[in-house]
Amino acid sequence: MPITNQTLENELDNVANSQEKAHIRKLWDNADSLMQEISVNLIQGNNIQVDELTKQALENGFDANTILDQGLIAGMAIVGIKFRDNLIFVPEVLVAARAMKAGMVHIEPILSASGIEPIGKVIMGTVKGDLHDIGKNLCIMMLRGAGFTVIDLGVDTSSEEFIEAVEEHNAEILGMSALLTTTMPNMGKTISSFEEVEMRDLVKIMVGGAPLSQEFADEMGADGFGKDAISCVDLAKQFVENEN
Ligand code: B12
Repeated sequence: MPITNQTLENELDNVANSQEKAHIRKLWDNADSLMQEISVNLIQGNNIQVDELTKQALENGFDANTILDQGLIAGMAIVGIKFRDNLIFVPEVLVAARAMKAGMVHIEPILSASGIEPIGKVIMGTVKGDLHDIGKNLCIMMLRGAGFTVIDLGVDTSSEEFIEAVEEHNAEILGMSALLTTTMPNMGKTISSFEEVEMRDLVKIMVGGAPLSQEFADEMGADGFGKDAISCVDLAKQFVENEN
């Protein structure tokens, strides 16, 4: 099914990179018009509409993951590209992020409600100096949905806070998120801090965030890198399976 929403076609016209354009087009090509409408409203920062449309989509029987991928994340991808290309600025991104959160309020309980015995404990946080939390929160939702207990340290988290939380909760996994090239090195610093207090062997460390790569994760000595929330869950599962 082609994209039926003209506003989205216009948004795609603004995407200069042909690979990015093809990727997002593919998400919307297969999407119901309601998912497309969620994306449009997210891009425009209409939090009340995103709230209502997400609720409506769930009532209409759409799967929470479909709404997340084809509605909310696809819309956020356009916001990210426009921000990078200086077509919009921080205030617009904040308004779009608020709209994303308005939709996520309805998705989160569904993704988190697995009702199964906890399979492991994960500490998650965005590193020192970094305030981006949308991706981290998505990972947390998916981890909880997969049966993990997650302790969320929020944003701007210091090495000391990560260490204290692992110790206090006796967690076997630590996940760190960074979205800025300037804050990425704080992941490596945290790993070194774990070594300094002789706790590195007690915890598996996974890292993620848009600017990261497997190579960077290997260099800093992380146990795993996840490119999205699904690989975050896969990594966490691998860690607990290898432990048992
Ligand atoms: C939203 C946003 C903001 C919002 C954040 C709101 C919030 N509550 O998070 C606001 C407006 C506050 C903001 C501020 C800034 N931002 Co900003 N922001 C973005 C934007 C548009 C989207 C990020 C996002 O939410 N993506 C959607 C989520 C779903 O994706 P994600 O975060 O990558 O997460 C996924 C994966 O990476 C992975 N993952 C994430 N964490 C983890 C952790 C683990 C353990 C694992 C396994 C996986 C994993 O799974 C997630 C789900 O699939 C990006 C552009 C982009 N496309 O990335 C810029 C971007 C990250 N920001 C950028 C910049 C420069 C800034 C500012 C410095 C701007 C300024 N001049 O003030 C400030 C910095 C503030 C600070 N100290 O942190 C740059 C960074 C450039 C760079 N190379 O470092 C980017 C790339 C934009 C750009 N192209 O220029 N930003």
